[in-house]
Amino acid sequence: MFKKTVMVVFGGIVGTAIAISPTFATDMLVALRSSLGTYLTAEGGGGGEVRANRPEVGPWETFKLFDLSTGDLNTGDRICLRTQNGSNYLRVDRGKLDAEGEACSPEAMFVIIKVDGGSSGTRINACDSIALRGVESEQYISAEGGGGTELSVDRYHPPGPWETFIFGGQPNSPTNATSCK
Ligand SMILES: [Ca+2]
Repeated sequence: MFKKTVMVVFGGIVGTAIAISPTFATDMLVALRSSLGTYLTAEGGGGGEVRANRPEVGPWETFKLFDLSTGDLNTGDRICLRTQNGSNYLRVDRGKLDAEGEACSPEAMFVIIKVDGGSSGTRINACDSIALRGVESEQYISAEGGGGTELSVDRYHPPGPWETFIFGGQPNSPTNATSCK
């Protein structure tokens, strides 16, 4: 019992130390940039199609990320992404990504993975390369052609360029994504 208590205290100290460096809070606004340099957009702010064809980040290209796993945002965590209208979520529907989800339900849950980013539990920071795998389908979001058009969720293979997105944004500063290399 004593040993367990010590571990908890140690964990708290580590958490405090990590919090000093720039990171995401629990509620974070994010943008996702495709390998072609275009951003994901939920047309109309949600409730319809999702495309990867915008050159800049505005409200429709901004998503509120819900970290369903405790603590920092780490590779392997489950997340949901809510659109600008506040009521729709990105979701998988018959192999496509749309913004018609009405809740953070299984078809709208994704596992966020840091590409080339180490083992489970590695923290994800702004400008990291990430991939998103559907919790239900176990397939990756893919920007067809690397960006510029629609998004599929029908690949099982490890993330390649089409499945890799630059993860940008900090609380209340989604346009931070544009400053990523
Ligand atoms: Ca987490």
